[in-house]
Amino acid sequence: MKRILSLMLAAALLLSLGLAVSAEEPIKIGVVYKQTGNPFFEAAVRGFEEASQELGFEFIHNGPADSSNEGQIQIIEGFIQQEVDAIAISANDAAGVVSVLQTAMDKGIKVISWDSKVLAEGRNLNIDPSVAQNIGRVQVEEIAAQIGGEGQIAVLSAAATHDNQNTWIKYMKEELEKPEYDKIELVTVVYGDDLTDKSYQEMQGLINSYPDLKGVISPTTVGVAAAAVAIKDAGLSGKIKLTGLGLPSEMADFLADRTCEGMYLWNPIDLGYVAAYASVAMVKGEITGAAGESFEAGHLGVREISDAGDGGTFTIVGDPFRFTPENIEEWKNVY
Ligand code: RAM
Repeated sequence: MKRILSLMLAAALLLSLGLAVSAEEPIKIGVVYKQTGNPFFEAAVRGFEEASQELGFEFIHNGPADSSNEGQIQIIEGFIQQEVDAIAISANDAAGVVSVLQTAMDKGIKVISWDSKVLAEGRNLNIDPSVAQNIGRVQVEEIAAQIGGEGQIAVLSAAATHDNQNTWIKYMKEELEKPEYDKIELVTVVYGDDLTDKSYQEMQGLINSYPDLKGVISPTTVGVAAAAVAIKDAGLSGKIKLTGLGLPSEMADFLADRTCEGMYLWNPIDLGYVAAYASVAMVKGEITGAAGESFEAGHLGVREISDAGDGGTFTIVGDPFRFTPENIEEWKNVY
């Protein structure tokens, strides 16, 4: 009996030690973004860093150099092997990563998409930067105002597989259906794949193919910066108007010289920060990602989770902010 008791005590001690060890092990998050070398994602990583200092989790981050789906799959496989507790991903292909992320979820890893979503069956929650419809609408309003409400416009997007780009373009097209835009013609949507050189060439192609082109919307930080250079190099600053979603740090000079008179973006640091808080809340079991739940996102306050209408759920970070030649100085060193 004595022996059995001491064995039980030893087992209880081991168990409590084990629990103590696992309770002290920090949460580990694997962050995946579309590509390396894109300052937008570097800023988002700063948001994860900020949150990790407040919450004490560990994170590793990576993206493929070539913005490929295959590259993201390999990174996710590596994160699964490293036994991360959550994967937070901006996807190059919403459908392309579903299978590998389902493998991750089967192993108990929580999956949060942010910036560019994963299909509902491959995620627990999506973090959108802002209400997608507004992101589409404000860019149409901006270009319409810049071109005086009439003429040909084009869209220079990132990749055709990027869910965020496609959603925003869908809402731009819906906005353009309104009678006040009757005199504006969207002539084409071209794709620069979020590669600077390709985006520059696509902008040159637009200039050559559409001599009457009045304006361009580029809803990608890589695309809008490359488009600004191409417009300026062609001596067309002010003649072809430009707007889109740009990083103040990359676009400040083009706002100052009025190649771009106004553009939008949200705070990418906040986007990473909210994604980090959501990931930790999910790993801790405070939320499951179901509609109706909410979580505390540090200094940004409470975020409500809603039905995304695609079979999954989402929450948003904030509103798109308008950058102009007048306010760009305040922002160019922030992100
Ligand atoms: C690029 C990427 C990213 C997008 C921003 C606005 O950096 O395409 O996904 O959200 O632009």
